[in-house]
Amino acid sequence: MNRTLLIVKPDATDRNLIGHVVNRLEKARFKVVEMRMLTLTEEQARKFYAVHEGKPFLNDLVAFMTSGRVVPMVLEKENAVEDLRTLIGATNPANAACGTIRSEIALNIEKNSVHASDSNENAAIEIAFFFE
Ligand code: 3AN
Repeated sequence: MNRTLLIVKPDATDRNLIGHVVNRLEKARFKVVEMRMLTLTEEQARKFYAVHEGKPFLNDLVAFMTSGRVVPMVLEKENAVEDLRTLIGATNPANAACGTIRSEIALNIEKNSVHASDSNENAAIEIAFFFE
């Protein structure tokens, strides 16, 4: 078994889509093993997105991620990191494969409804960020 982190982002919590996302995850055989709800501070959001330091979209991304509630959760499954990236689809919903969570509910490349860790190494860092 392998673990990864998913965050339901403010655009999705605002549209009452938390349950919808959890349902998609559970139907795809992910087990939710930790979950919480919070509103990120600017400092927390900057720390979480430190890899994007210097990118032109960082300030807008931080403003968006602190604009409402987020729901981080730890998911367990075999091959969790890769399978979750497949299930959520491409960063830009316009490019997300049919049937993926982002193709279904994301609004645009910024308000893209969910975050998922992109490697086992980042999954461990991101899980520790919210749950340790
Ligand atoms: P992903 O969330 O698919 O791993 P990353 O890590 O490249 O994508 O980007 C993190 C977040 O930054 C994205 N979820 C999105 O909200 C935002 N983002 C990435 N690229 C852009 C961009 N070109 N314009 C605006 N926002 C972006």
